[in-house]
Amino acid sequence: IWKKFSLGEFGDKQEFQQEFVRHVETSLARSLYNCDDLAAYQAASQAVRDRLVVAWNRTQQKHTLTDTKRVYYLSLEFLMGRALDNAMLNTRTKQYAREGVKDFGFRLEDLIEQEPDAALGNGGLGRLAACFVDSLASENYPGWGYGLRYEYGIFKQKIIDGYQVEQPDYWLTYGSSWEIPRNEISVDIMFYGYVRHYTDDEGVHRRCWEGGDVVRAVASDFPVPGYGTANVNNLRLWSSKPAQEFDFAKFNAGDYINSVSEQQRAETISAVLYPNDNFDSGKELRLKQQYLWVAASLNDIVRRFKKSKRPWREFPEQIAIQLNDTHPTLAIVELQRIFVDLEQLPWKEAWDLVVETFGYTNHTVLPEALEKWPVPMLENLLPRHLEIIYDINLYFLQEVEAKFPNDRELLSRVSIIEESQPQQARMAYLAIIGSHKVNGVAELHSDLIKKTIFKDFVAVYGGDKFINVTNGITPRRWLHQANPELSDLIASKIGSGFVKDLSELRHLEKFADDEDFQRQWMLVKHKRKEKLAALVKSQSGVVLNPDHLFDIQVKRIHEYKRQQLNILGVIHRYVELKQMSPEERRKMTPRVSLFGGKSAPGYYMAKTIIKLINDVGKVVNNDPDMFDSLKVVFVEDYNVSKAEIIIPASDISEHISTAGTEASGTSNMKFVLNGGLIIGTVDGANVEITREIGEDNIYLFGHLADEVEDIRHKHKYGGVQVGKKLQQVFDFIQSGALGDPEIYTSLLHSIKYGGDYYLVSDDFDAYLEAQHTINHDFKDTKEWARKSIVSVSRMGFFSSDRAIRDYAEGIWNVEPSPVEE
Ligand code: 26V
Repeated sequence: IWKKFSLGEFGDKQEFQQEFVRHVETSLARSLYNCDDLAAYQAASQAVRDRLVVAWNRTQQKHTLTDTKRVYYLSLEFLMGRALDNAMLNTRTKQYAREGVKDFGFRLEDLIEQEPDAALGNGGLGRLAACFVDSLASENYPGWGYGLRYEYGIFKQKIIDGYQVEQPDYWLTYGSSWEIPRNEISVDIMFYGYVRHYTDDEGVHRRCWEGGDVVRAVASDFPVPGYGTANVNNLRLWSSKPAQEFDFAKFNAGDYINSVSEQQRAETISAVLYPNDNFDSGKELRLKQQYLWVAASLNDIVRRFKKSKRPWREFPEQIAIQLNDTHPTLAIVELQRIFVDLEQLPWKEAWDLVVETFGYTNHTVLPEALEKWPVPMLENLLPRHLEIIYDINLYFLQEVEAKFPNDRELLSRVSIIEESQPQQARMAYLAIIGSHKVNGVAELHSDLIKKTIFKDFVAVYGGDKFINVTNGITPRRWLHQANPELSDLIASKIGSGFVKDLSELRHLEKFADDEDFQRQWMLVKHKRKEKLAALVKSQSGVVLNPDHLFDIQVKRIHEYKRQQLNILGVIHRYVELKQMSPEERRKMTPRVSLFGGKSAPGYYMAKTIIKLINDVGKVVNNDPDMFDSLKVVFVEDYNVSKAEIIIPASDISEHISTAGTEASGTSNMKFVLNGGLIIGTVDGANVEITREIGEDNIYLFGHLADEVEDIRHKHKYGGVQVGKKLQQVFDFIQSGALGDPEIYTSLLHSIKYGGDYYLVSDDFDAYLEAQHTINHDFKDTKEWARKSIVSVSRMGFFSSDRAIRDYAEGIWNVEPSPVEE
């Protein structure tokens, strides 16, 4: 079924084995008799990597020779996960590799498991960037990712006594097989210093940034193979290094120890990923990360452009830069600085080029996540950039004043500088002003930003600047790789084209009523539930029955995502089941509630929710009455590779954010693509998923986004009405049945007396109602299978290939540029 493509792939098993053995003996300096799974993983991945590097080179050469427009995706996070399986599938070498290592006594699956996740991201935003670079390569766009090479990715989560404990994630212990160090590509980045004023030869007054600390940014490249194409794109990640190994003055004075301290300080810049998701903490080190990465990337981009010897006015015809949220917004200022201060272009000419080059994607409306930098911090660290920001702001406010004369209120509302104590630079506003397109990530979200946080800018610019590009996911990793069983079953009916063109899934719909196919479909689901059960068993000892309904919520833990609603619902069910006779209980749909996700280390409420889930699990899983009815599990350290096991195993997954708070969500797409149904609110991409798969195939509940504001207002002035069922749950918790109720007081109070900002009380009964319907529907296996098949067949729209084509046409104006095979 799986047609062969050439990406310099191995001709046969023997060829793979030759390369494998060569790497064992030379790169690893070992022998086949002294080769464990880890060494075998390293040899296999280096064999595959060699092929990628050849294709990578050909791709880059081709793009340089043809001088085509390139796209640069600037993201502080790339949540790539493991690379080997993906690389083997994309290069069509997996079969040879499997047979090849088997002869030497290895199971390929065991080798794949040796690879640590490249976990350089928090959640949805970082994983989206990873899906996008996959699609850029697969769709043959000349597109690079630029990011930071953190030495420590997102922390590893341990659960100790029900609490989250963070441990460092040093993912480079054995190096990375996929990394191509580029020590020769380095850029010296300046911090602090002062602005020098001078008059040039033509008598023009000019300004220039001088002095200050210098830190070196050094490049590492990670090849990104496309699927079914010879295109291999590049992900370039920067590390910070000292510009000088030693402080020679100190060294000569005999102070050896202190001479090394500058080195250590420089290296801390790229050392660790900030573990906040949807929360801005305003730390100076984070600002340093942002500038080092942005300045190094722009230097690289401008250097490449200069090699083409084109005039500056062609810059935006050759280059598109996408800002993944506001984190790289300083790129706008840096490019203007390069044009005006270094290349001496007139301000207006430079600024038009800048705006034409950049696009900005907004990923959240949560006020606490919108980045602001204190003006004094900017002034100290990046004095010239602050001046340029002031000038950008001045020209912008003049434009606004011309359009809406005498509206002082409007001017202060849209000013980049917020008049607070201290003043703050609002990075989202700067990103809007410096980009030609601004997009949200799902229809509802894109509408919402126009009506709320960016309303004034719609008035200033008109609606055309603000567009929607609905998120997507790569079908390679999230179906073909994660769920080969389902991928093979689908391919047996409609061929394998859907991996590259997901819309081909529509041909599956005609088999939705085929009972034999339904049985095979549910068999795959069952197998995948067994696989998840094995993982849970090995990690926590809890035994799950794969015949039970698997209800899964895995994502970052956040009040707005409402894991508390889920677990309070579970407690309600437990109390209900406890009150029944064994006969009555047997008639109920048996369930497994599975949770996973990390909390930001300093997020007290999220940590309390984790503790509550674990405490419920302890009571329920040890209650013999519940043996055949209910299990509650928290999977430790949820990450990309665990997602690949968890997502294919769901019957139902939960996407239950307070309406209007989840910009898109992308795991909702992954779950449905793997044949799971959804319980969800009318929020983010759930809206479009419903439109595509049909209302009958999704369990929606809860208040709508446009009701939320009024309800919050009512809570504030009229108090919160906790209904009978929710009150029962509160009473149960407060009875001490789960342990010391003090632990949960703040959580329960935030609902009952704290204004219930996330509308848990308002949506609780509707949530239980939707779960009730699910319990009923799950009993009709054929109908359930039909819904599942129909849903999958209608998911073509949610491929990140489609999303990338939307960006290419609507924002970047770039064409595919395939490399001949
Ligand atoms: C903001 C900050 C502020 C500074 C500290 C670290 C940090 C990290 C992330 C963010 C922005 C978070 C925005 C975000 O992750 N949004 C998610 O984006 C997904 C992809 O578009 C989307 O599916 C999710 O709904 C949305 O929450």
